[in-house]
Formats: sequence, structure tokens, C-alpha cells
Amino acid sequence: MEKGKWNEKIETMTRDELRKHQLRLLRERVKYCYENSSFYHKKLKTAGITPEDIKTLEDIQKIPFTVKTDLRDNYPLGMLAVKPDEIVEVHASSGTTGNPIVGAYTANDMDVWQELMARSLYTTGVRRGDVVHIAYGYGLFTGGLGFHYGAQKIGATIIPVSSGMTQRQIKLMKDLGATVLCCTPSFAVYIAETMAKLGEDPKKNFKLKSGLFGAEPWSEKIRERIEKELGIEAFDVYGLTELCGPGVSIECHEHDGLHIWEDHFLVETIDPETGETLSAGEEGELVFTPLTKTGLPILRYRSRDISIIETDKCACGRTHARMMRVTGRSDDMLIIRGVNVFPSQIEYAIMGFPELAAQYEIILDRPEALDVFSVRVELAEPAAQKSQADLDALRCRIIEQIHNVTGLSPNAVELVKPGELPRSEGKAKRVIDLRSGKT
Ligand code: DLL
Repeated sequence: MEKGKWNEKIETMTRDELRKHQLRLLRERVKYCYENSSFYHKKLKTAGITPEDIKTLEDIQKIPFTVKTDLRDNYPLGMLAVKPDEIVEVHASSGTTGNPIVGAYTANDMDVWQELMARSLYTTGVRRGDVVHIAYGYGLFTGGLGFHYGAQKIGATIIPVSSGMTQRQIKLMKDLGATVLCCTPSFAVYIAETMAKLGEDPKKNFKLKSGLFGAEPWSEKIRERIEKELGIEAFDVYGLTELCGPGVSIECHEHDGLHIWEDHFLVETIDPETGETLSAGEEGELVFTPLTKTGLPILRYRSRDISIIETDKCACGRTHARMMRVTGRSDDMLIIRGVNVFPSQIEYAIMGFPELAAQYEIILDRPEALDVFSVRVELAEPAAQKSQADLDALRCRIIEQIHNVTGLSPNAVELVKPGELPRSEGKAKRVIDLRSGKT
């Protein structure tokens, strides 16, 4: 597998140079936000901060955090810092109660994203001549198109297959000689399983050499399994719509954390309870400040992802800090087959039915390779008397409504009698996650 760097100078600059570069951009960005974004003008003014107050990188700590709710409250484009006609592309991921989180990008933001995706793919060894099979969803989700733009810049051959239709994907991978597979880790496991069922041997009749997997948490055990079953080298890739999508960080061949492209993102780790800044090596929530974003700039964005940042030089020669695997989230967001889902969205979907009471449970499991979820919900007293046929029809409508709100269908909805679900004296336990430890 080819090693090499997409941009040797940037990727190996000393940390001192990197910090100087970041400070220059940070000062510019704060000034830009103050002058162009009414949201940040107000936020900074309320906090008593002017752009001139940012003299060192540490001064960033004076700026208040931005959270998902800020984006939701300003849905869809209330936080823009440019005129709407400067936005050339919009993406989105699911948010709470129906409002998606919108990412709006200018031509300049798109250039940066494409450059960072090309750099990320190149880091894992993707070159011109590779056949890149992109099985992340295309559309509003940043996965499909993000990988597409990066592979395009490298000049690789792109198979923009999107998600779903596993057997057809396997056929296409074989017939078109895919060398790189890009999809969620759970889909990769499912592909491997399906290949085995079909009697296909990925190590013999395929040309696969690597895979870029992300958009959801996964473990070393899953990596081992994917690498062994598909006969490839697996790389972790991370990002979020609010920053650009994938392209924020990527593993190199050392597989010792994901390099964050610090020439475009300033990262901090904080204690999720107190908001206090933590040092390198300490586990906490990642907070990102994109340093070059123009359409929808964000300062100190709380990702809610829990990780550890290491700043020592990597054996690959890159100086950019590494984030260790994301181990969890500091909020209740669930990631089901790569799709972000909040329990409140499911609640919103089911609470629209007068036949249902307010008690429900969401059960997540991974019986085979893919996540599944089901919902158990209590009937309201009068509805409990309904005929079986009526209840079956109700179940179908609930499944449809959950799909409308979250984009995912539960594999079952169980309607239980009033009073049957356990009550809690403290915080209600709405989510039963049986996936942990399963590969
Ligand atoms: O998931 C962008 C992406 C697409 C990344 C394809 C990698 C590959 P969102 O839909 O906005 O964007 O979801 C972002 O997904 O805050 C994490 O909680 C989670 N996430 C993304 N990558 C990883 C990863 C895309 N490698 C949210 N490991 C983030 C763990 C991840 N969690």
C-alpha cells in the first residue's frame, strides 16, 4: 500500500508553525464572525468579547460554546454569514424533533472539503488508478458525496453506488474490480457476511485492498473482523455535517488515532460536565472551531463526541494531532446504521398518535452485522380495547411515522397494555442498547 503525503509541507509542519498558522486564522475567523454573522455578533457582544481580545490560541476559551440547539433554533439558514446566493450546496443530518442540522457551503467551503477529502483518501493510499466503491448514502448525508469529491480530485475511478442492495454491490465490486471500499463499518461487516453466504471469496476473486469506514462508532474487534474477512486494511474516518462532513480526521497507516487536519480545524477537549478545558491525553468531549469556513462559520462547536487528543509526533511523520477512536457521546444521540437518531425524534413520532400513552422504550440490537431497533409502546386505555386488526393497522402507521421522522424503520413495534412498561423514579430509561460488545 502506497504511503506518501498529499501535501508534505502542510502535513509535516512543526507544531510551532501549526500553532502560529492557527492563531492567524482564528483571529481572522472571529473577526469574520463578528462582522458577518448576526448570530455571532450578538453572542460575542453578550459575552463582552471583541475580535481584538483574541491574542493567543488560549484566548479561544473566552468565547462561549456553540451547541446543536443553536443550529436547530436557527434552522434552516439563520446562522449564515454570507448572502444566500453564495451557498452552492446544502447537506443535512438528522436533528431532534424533525429539524435536521443543515450544513450550507460556499464555493470556497466546497474547495476546502474536496481538498481535505482528497488528502484523507491519499493518506490511506488511494491513488489515480484505484477503483473506489462508495457505498455511503448519497444525497443530503455528507458521506456519499464527500468521498466522491475527494476521490474525484485524486483522479481515481469512482463507483457511486450509494447504500443498499448488498448483493448487487458485491457483484459490482467484483465485476468492476473495486480496490477501495467506503461505507459504514456495520455495512462492511454485512457485506462480508453476505459474500460468505453467496460463496464469494473476497481474497480471491476481488481486488479489494483497503476500506474507509466511519460515520458511526466501531471497535478494534470490528476492525480485526473486517480486515480478516475482506482481506483489506481498514481505516477509521471521522467528521460531522456541521464542520464539512467526513474529512475532519483520518487514520494513517500507523493506525494510532486519526489525524485531525489542524490547518483547518482547531480542536479542544473539554470536561462535558463543567466545560473546563482539558489537556492532551485526557479523555473528554471534542470541541471544534473550523478555521476557514465561510458559509456557516462555527466557533467552539461542542461535538458531543468523547475521545482523547494526542499531540506527539506520529511515526508516519505527520505532526497534526491525533484523536483516538470515539468511545461514546455526551448526549443521548444514537447512531443506528450510521444514521443519527435522537430518542426525542422517536418520541415525537409516536406521541402524535392519540391511541398511545406516554410510556415507551427503544430497544437497539445487532443480531447479525447490522443494527436493528424496535419500539415498545403502551396503548392508551380506550385503544387497548381495539380489535387485533385495528391494532395491526395502528402498528403499520406507527412504523411509517417513525420512518418519516427518522429515515429509519423499526423492525418491530410492540403495543403493550396500559401500565405494563416499567416506571422509573428518576430519569426514565428509554433506551435499551443490547449492541455493546457485539461485533
Ligand atoms: O457521519 C460524516 C461522515 C460520513 C463521517 C462518512 C465519516 C464517514 P453526521 O451525519 O453529521 O456526519 O454525523 C456526525 O457521527 O458527531 C459522531 O458522533 C459520528 N461519527 C462520525 N464518524 C465517526 C467515527 C457524518 N469514525 C456524527 N467514529 C459525529 C465514531 C463517528 N463516530
